[in-house]
Amino acid sequence: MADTKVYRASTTAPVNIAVVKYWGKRDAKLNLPTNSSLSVTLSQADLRTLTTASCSASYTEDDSLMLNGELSDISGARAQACFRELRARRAALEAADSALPKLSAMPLKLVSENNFPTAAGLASSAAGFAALVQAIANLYELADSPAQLSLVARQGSGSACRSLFGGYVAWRMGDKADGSDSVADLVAPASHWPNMKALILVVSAAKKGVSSSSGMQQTVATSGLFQQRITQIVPANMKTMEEAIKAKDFATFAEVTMRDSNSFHACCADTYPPIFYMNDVSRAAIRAVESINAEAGKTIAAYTFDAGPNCVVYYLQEDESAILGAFTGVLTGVSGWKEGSAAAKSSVKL
Ligand code: 2P0
Repeated sequence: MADTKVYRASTTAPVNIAVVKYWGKRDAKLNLPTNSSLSVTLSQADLRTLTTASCSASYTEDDSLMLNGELSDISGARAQACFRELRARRAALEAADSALPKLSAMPLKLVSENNFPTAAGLASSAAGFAALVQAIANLYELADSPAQLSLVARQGSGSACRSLFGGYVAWRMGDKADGSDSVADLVAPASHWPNMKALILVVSAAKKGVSSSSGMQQTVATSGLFQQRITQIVPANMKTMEEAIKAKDFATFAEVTMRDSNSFHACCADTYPPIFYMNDVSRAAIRAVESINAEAGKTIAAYTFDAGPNCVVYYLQEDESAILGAFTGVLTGVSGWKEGSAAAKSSVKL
């Protein structure tokens, strides 16, 4: 009798926010970066993607993805590369054991939901591709480690390779042409530094003007500063950041985080024509962090900005009241800051 069973597996994946930023590809097809990067994983209680993958010989349509209730286009080369890689790994298992059901030949149905507004401009592609890859890997009962799956997720979206772990995660750029050494690894689990927290200041929920993929390639092609960033600044920041995380040295962690964000946005401004992701409210948030640190007489807060105006502030639990109080005081009255709105301010436990 034909196998009409529906096979199903679910998983969640977290959002990560880089403290040493990925910006630039040396191979756009394989999503190979021009530099290593390092991120902090946010708590799944606050921000995560939940994905269910199923497959069945009874499914009559092609592979499909429902994202937050809407059919999503998965015909692009990046999603297709993930499906192809995962199917090949499943097919290898099936070839070795003829008793296994032939899942690799069945259409896939993916249903994915974020527990945060996708429109909030937060990094959703990282959690999205990580959850997609992990859910299919679970469905196919692959024995691959998170590092091995990071090779697949990377091809969906570069930053996604850092969302297959919790805690502090490095993406090693590698130097092989086939990308087999461009892989993520765990620098430290979240439990290593449990009092680390993040505050997300949603400055704008609007979709960004220049996508990361095209923005970074414009930077690679036109920015002189960028050459210094990838050859000197990032290698030094990676080293110092890893040491700071291992030593739980917040002041150094914070300084490298802020300097690396500044360096990334300076390269964006040095792109021709220039790319501006931060706005006046973003800059007000930087000034607020500076005054918090000046008032404290030491560095207790670190800002960082991705390819958009929203600010993420890292701080330690013991400094929470100083941080939250100061932000309320400084940002009230700044045009664009939506005090009291749930989406505008959320404190995230890591
Ligand atoms: C990062 N960003 O390290 C940096 C900081 C944005 C600024 O990773 O083209 O969406 O899918 O590989 O991963 C955004 O880039 O780009 C990003 P693709 P991705 O988090």
